[in-house]
Amino acid sequence: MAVALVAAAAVFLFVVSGAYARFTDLLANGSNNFTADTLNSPTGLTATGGSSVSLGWTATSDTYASGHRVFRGTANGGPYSQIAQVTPRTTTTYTDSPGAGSYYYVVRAYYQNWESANSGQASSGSTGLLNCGANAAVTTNSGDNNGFQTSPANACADDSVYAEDPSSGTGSSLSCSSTARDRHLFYNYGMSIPSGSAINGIEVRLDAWADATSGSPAMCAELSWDGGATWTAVKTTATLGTAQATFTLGAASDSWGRTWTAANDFTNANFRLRITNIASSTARAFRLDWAAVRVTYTPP
Ligand SMILES: [Ca+2]
Ligand SMILES: [Ca+2]
Repeated sequence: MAVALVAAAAVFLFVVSGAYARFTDLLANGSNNFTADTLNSPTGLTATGGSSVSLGWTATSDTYASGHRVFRGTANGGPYSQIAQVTPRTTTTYTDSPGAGSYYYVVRAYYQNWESANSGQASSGSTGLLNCGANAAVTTNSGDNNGFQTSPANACADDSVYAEDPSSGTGSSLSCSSTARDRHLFYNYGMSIPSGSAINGIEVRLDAWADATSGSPAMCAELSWDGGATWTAVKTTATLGTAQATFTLGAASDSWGRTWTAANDFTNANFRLRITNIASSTARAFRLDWAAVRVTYTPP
């Protein structure tokens, strides 16, 4: 009897509120007493980044909530500005594409003109795709020992001019560690990553091609955090085509097999990208329009 009465009253309240857009003090609707309830915050906010930031959270426990609002700031602890309103309440994801920089997020539940307190904060950062500022051929144990000898600095911008390594290598090899193949360093990426950030992933973007596909030409990439003394494991492009194409090695969540230190490993003095041009031929010309690097991190 009591249960039926409450259910009937709840329906009545809904109708009245819909018709008059207001609530009365007369009814406690279970745990959601509209005049006294605190709209609970969403919880468990996470942000995973890269060129876009994927946000996820646990919905407010107040089932009458209409949805959630997403806020973003550029400083730890805010202030934040609203960037999205997500409905219904059970939708608990949002994808943001804020560009390069460090970003701090919170979400709030809302119902009509009520809004909850902030959820816990989550953060995400990306350097964006960066140009190199310097380059140098590797001049020992590296094929012709002259790397991309034709206009190598052209690989430091995404434009219409490119670096070239013609007739590359002193021997045929598809091994990235071969001493018969030409190598080149790219560096001075001018990275700005807040000290104390957790490094989540590194992407190397190579806009590259070759004069022919005979000999299966490809490019190998390795990274150094100590000025070229030590290198990560190697990653290799697919076979290059004869038209420029973009090859992305690594990912926003791929740290190349090591734990990086934000404060030291990405300085111009320390960070290096090394490209090795491989083919089962010494006749291939390797062309590289852009050797860009992007680091994805979680700022402190
Ligand atoms: Ca060369
Ligand atoms: Ca270029």
